[in-house]
Amino acid sequence: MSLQATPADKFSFGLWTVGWQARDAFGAATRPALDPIETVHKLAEIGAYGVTFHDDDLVPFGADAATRDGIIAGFKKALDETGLIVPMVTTNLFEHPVFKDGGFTSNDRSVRRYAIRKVLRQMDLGAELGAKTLVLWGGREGAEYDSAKDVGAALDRYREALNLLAQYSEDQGYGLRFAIEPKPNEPRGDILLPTAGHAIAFVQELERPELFGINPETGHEQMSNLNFTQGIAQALWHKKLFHIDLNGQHGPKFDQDLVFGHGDLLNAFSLVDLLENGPDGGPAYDGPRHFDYKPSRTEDFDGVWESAKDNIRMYLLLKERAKAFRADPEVQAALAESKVDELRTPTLNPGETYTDLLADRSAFEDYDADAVGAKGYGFVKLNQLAIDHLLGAR
Ligand code: GLT
Ligand code: MN
Ligand code: MN
Repeated sequence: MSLQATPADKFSFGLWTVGWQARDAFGAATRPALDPIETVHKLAEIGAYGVTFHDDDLVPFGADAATRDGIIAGFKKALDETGLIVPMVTTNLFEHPVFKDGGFTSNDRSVRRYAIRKVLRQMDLGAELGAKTLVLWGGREGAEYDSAKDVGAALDRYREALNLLAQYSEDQGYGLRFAIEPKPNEPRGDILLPTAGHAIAFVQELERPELFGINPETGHEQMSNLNFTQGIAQALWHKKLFHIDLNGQHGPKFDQDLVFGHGDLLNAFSLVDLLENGPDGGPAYDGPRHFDYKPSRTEDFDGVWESAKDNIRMYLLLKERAKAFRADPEVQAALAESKVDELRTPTLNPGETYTDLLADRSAFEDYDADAVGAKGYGFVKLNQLAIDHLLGAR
């Protein structure tokens, strides 16, 4: 088993992840700032193929044009030296006090205009660096008080902004795809588009829905007590999984951003199994495996780079375990016993109508519901086999 990542694995990290200085609501930073150029080199060393960033992660907010140009030139040089690519960029519409009531959906119209301009500028830079995806995490798009936000109007303004971004990308020939990142709360009391399902529904209301998908994050869905693997399966079904943020979370509480698999390990196993092996026996997703974690506040820089590597290690370990699970003849027999494949057979025969179904006595009049109802599915046995593989007991 090789736990050495290669570019083909498509592992990527945000500058804001390893670069998090561990400032939280209760305490000061525990680590100094990381230089983005050093980060690019370190990420290449640990086997990542890509680096992502918010505009302000690379160029400090408010920097003058000459400073900005110098920083971008240095960053490009580091990309050339390492071969790292920039698959995705995103925009910081949450940190500066001007965004305290949101960016695209602030009650203040001047803030909304400023937010759009900030994103357009980051799209220019992203396109220049070859990015294919723009992530939109609307952490400040929300409210604490129901009477303070007209949600319908906020969604109108959200749509207005996203339609404009898509138009700009098409007119400039950037060909970007847009991925909305849901989160239920934090930093706002309640955030708009709180789950993958809300975001997928919203996307259908845009002028160019085909350009918009989602960037679900493990921990964000689990903060709502949702099953991440099931959410990803539905996003894939809608063809809306444009990007993914992998990390770890222990159920509904503050956003922990732990190393991938360091939260709900069983769900991480089924997720990697889905991404790599299913549902048709091959990879279901071919985009970046992007780790959006935060090295814990207790760690020094050695701990930062160790924990970054642990994300990759967890993914590769789970990938190997999921392959072994799928290859095991006993698992295949248990899957058959559980009729997992039978769900793929349409309920009606080709061309069959409800008239035919009504005429089929075996489907109702002669159907032995008691006998079928008495038979078990063997799902627990199947789950135990999965856990045996996960624990290396098979
Ligand atoms: C922020 C957030 C993440 C988002 C990032 C993209 S920034 O750290 O917690 O989940 O993916 O804007
Ligand atoms: Mn998070
Ligand atoms: Mn994220």
